[in-house]
Amino acid sequence: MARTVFAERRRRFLNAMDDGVAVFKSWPVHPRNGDVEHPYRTDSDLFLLTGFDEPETMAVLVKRGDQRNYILFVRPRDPEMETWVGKRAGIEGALKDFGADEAYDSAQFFDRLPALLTNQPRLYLEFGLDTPFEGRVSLAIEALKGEARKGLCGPWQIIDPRSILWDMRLIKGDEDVALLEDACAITVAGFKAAMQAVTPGMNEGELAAVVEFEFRRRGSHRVAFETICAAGANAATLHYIRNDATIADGDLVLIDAGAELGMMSADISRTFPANGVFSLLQRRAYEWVLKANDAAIAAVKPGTTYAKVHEAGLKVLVEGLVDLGALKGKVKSLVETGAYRPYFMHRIGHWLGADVHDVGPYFVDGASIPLRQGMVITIEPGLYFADAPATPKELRGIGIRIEDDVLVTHKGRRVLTDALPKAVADIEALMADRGAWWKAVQPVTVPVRKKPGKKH
Ligand SMILES: [Mn+2]
Repeated sequence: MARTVFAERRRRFLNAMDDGVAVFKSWPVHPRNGDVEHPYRTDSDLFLLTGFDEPETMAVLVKRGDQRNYILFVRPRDPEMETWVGKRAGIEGALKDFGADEAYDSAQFFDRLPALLTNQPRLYLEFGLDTPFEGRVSLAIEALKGEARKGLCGPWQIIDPRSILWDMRLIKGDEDVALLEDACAITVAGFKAAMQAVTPGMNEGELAAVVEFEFRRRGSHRVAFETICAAGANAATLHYIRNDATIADGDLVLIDAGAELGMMSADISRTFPANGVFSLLQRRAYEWVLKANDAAIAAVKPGTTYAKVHEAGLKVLVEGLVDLGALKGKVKSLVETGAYRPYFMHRIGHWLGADVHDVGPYFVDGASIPLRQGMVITIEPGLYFADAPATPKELRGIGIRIEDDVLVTHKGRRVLTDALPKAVADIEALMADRGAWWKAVQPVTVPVRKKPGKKH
């Protein structure tokens, strides 16, 4: 992504903050065992302001009147370490390629912090994330207050910068939307492959691997979250990630997966029959969920609220539960009493962006916030009939979720995932070619965008 995008975000953040110093920090590397680490992903807030994705990084933004300063603390170049684990930008790269006004070795951060904080009115620091780090920052502030007779003072106020940044992140810019479109296109390819690769007797894990195989070879280097591939009753576990059961003939298969691209996440769910054809009852249940998906998507537009979108989907789901015989009574009172909760226990969706469950408020002062152009929300109604005594017998083992990613536009909405079939006839048509994927698979290694582009 162009460097100017990150510079523009820093400019917007600096404009929104009051005079003071803002510090953003990368996540630590998480050891797995021995010399092995869990795959590293830096903090989304830090990345969105810097484009810098290495560990042991601190970004400092300083604002004093008209003066602005952008300082990066990074791991220095280290030929020996780089031989083992790969290239680093280093201090030179932080200045040259990432637009920092000043850059230092991250080991110097606490040596330089007192000077950065001296006589600054306030510090912006995300707290509650790395308490040892926050503790050291607090001690540096306290030490400065002890220098009052020399005319020195540290900031009196500490403000969480997420109060600014998360509002910014809620509204996606053109470059965010472009990345999301690509992440969705890659994810759609993964789902189509799964629908054309599945066959009864296969293991859920193998099918999940087909999805992720398509993600990888189409330029996504990691999943936005652990792939959920759940056959039959496993689909009633919302975040089922064991993916180790055999897919039986007659099962519905629920896949919920997303490719991450350039630190932006897609998130799609589809449910389809393992053998390519819905049974009559599966189809009936499925079409209620699809109707709820359509109703909630149709409700997405600027000015409406998250709560109204949820209600639009929920009402249809409850109608479905009555029709399917899972609930008895009037839809309105079933909604009010929450009687549907054994079968639909989550909200209609969530903000989507750099994080799959993206940041940003849903309610302000207790009121559901209105949707605005540039927000991206998932719409993911579901019905889950666990294999449990309380579930009507014939419905047991049916779990359905249909999830799309929806951009709020000037006048309405754009479904970023509409290239992926969800009508029964369209799914069955795609699956008529079942098994074709295995024969047709050829190397692609073609990124969605012609040029992968520099990531900063
Ligand atoms: Mn989701």
